[in-house]
Amino acid sequence: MATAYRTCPLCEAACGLELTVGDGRILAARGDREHVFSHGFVCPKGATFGALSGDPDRLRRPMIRHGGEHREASWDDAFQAVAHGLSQTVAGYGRSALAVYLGNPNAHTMAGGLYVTPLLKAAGTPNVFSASTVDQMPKHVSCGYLFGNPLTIPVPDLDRTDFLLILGANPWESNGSLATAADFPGRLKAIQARGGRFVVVDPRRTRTAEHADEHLFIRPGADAFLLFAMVHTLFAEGLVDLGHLAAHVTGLDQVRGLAADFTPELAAGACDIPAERIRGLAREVATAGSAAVYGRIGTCTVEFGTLTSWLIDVLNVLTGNLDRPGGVMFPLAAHLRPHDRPGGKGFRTGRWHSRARGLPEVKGELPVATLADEIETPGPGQVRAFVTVAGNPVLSTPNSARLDRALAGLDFMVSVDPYLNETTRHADVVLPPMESARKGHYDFSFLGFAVRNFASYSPPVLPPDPGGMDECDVLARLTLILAGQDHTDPGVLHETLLARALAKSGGTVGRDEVTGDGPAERLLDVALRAGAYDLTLARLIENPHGVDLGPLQPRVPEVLRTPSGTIELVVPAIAAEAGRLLAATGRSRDDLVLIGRRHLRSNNSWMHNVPALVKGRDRCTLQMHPADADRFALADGDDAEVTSRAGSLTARVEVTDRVMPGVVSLPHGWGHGVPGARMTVAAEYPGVNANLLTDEMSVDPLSGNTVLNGVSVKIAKLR
Ligand SMILES: Nc1nc2c(c(=O)[nH]1)N[C@H]1C(S)=C(S)[C@@H](COP(=O)(O)OP(=O)(O)OC[C@H]3O[C@@H](n4cnc5c(=O)[nH]c(N)nc54)[C@H](O)[C@@H]3O)O[C@H]1N2
Ligand SMILES: Nc1nc2c(c(=O)[nH]1)N[C@H]1C(S)=C(S)[C@@H](COP(=O)(O)OP(=O)(O)OC[C@H]3O[C@@H](n4cnc5c(=O)[nH]c(N)nc54)[C@H](O)[C@@H]3O)O[C@H]1N2
Ligand code: SF4
Ligand SMILES: [Mo]
Repeated sequence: MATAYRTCPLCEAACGLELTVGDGRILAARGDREHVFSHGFVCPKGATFGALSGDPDRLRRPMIRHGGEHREASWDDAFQAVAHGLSQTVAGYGRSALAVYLGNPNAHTMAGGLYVTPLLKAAGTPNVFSASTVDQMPKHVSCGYLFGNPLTIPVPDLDRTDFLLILGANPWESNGSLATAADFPGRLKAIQARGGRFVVVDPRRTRTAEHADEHLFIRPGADAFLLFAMVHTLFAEGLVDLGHLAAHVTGLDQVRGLAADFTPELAAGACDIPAERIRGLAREVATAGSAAVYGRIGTCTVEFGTLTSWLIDVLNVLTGNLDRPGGVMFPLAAHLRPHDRPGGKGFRTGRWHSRARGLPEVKGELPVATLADEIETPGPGQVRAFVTVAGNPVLSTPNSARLDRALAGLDFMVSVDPYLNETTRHADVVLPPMESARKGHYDFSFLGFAVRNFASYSPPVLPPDPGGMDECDVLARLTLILAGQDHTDPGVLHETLLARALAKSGGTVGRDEVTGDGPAERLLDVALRAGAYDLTLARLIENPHGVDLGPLQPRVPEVLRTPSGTIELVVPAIAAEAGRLLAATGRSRDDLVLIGRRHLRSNNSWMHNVPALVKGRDRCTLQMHPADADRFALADGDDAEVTSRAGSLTARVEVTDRVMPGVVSLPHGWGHGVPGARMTVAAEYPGVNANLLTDEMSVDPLSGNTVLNGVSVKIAKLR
């Protein structure tokens, strides 16, 4: 038996794991007490890393579909079939007949961080979709406008803040998102222990809310009113103080103008938080020694998602809390370099539009809410072939019954995925990468969102499976196929990417000094050598518990990529959204709206095959306030029929005052046990798919993000 250390790749928290390895498998996983960032923290998901790795349902060889059935095939046959299927579509209908969907775990693999961009380039299609448009796209857009780069997203400086306002996030269970903070709960408790406070705004009394100093219920979708009224209060009470940002901000008067109509009284009517409390919150953010406003899923997946995300950082700016210790700050990952000076091209959307609905491109992709339209709508450019990498859109994206039907009508589909699930069952070919334990790991995405700068690399903990394939090789071969090249040797692409990375380093890194056992490792080594801290792969390998790079440092103005080199507070698109919000004040209210929820032992749709994570009480229940249960004559344990514009489903009712009246909550990621999938344990705990109810026609206009929270529904008792 041996001990190995490994970053957990399962969520954004990036905890260090200590693994016991023997017999060619992982026998146990616990928190790595010496890890520089997580200090021994582990959650129930991380503790199942071994079970997940050894899951008997995990595909280890490619699958080719014959009629309705998938059969194991050799890698060569599988890639031949992919080359044939994709080239037929491209030859017959052009590249726009291809679509690609990228799922969430791409952010959790080195292959995803390094090989997806070349793959998209080779695909050459406008029809790129990802989980980002059912998640954080509004934040990319608001930060793109404010700071000039959609990836320049400030994170709450959790370990130093005196006051944290959390909207629409439940880090006690999600472990945080767009804020990499292993042991988020511990860091929240530490705020209180040092005399600070944190307040949660959420239509559900979550576990985070339970631990907060204060929890405020809010009407789903109404955060923009609350936040605008807080901005209004700052101006009205002379609390705007840009502090150290004064020389770096433009558009202040425009913000004042936009906020003028959003009085706390107006907002109170829309969001159900009393006007005096709204004023109080604004004063607290403004007067705390340091304060951070942080929002996540509940502020993004709503009708005014971009405006809400924008308002969050506007509050941070107006109170001088952006880019200062204890406020919100910009991390600097080890594989990146700071810029020499502020200013850049800035950010814009709409470089192309979707064919069927004319929705604007954002960050190189189109809203996944319109994927089914693109497959179903006839005419030039109709999508006929589909590539998914690490995604399960049939459970994760809106009106999934429609998408499920659309996928069945494709000419060809290939999925890079370790499971035959609700989505990949439609694939003609499934290419399963080797499991996490057999790949190296470095968090290209999340180290850029870490609340303290650190770096860690984990080498593979198990030897390669002789009949398996590394995900970099899988993606490289797929890329070569898409580029119309010989695809038998992925090394051709690995070498091209390495040469490009060396060139990008501007000659600071020489080919002969680069080390690394695999192609991803070599690219990482180049990036680290060229990066901000002059690290090397070897140095990270010598430090299996990670290398601490210190607390976050101020980065304004260097980090700003707007044309003016300042924080550009107001662009016309944002001003127009503010007008649309004001006009929404008079709308009549929905009688009942649906929101989601996450559970500590779930991870979106794909970890329900691990027995330890699904056993126990059914978690896929429809939570409903007692007053609503009375209204619909429903009792705890009854089955209710829930209907929306998009579809309907039957769910088990759980009566609880954790949700506010007028709001029901159903988790997403369930709805297993469909024919053709092969996830034995998940099929025993199927649950229902919440995205049968979410509406693909309902998007935040600036980002194309789907409205997943605040969906109007009707309820009836099932007889
Ligand atoms: N109603 C509602 N819907 C939601 C949400 C919500 O809050 N409410 N949340 C949304 C959010 S935030 C997200 S991120 C999306 C997630 O949407 P998706 O990314 O589409 O879905 P996941 O459930 O994360 O599925 C991940 C897929 O990746 C595969 N996989 C796992 N590990 C690997 C790997 O190492 N390599 C490869 N190639 N594949 C791998 C899994 O088998 C699975 O098929 O769901 C969204 N959908
Ligand atoms: N255990 C677990 N952890 C996860 C995941 C998981 O599935 N399970 N998924 C991972 C992923 S991909 C992501 S993106 C993150 C998400 O991380 P979080 O955003 O922290 O997770 P959620 O639990 O979706 O929290 C969203 C909260 O918003 C609330 N909400 C809904 N509508 C509104 C609204 O209109 N206004 C306000 N103020 N609140 C609202 C919901 O009640 C919910 O509590 O979690 C990650 N971590
Ligand atoms: S919190 Fe996230 S990173 Fe940490 S052990 Fe759990 S799943 Fe893994
Ligand atoms: Mo997500």
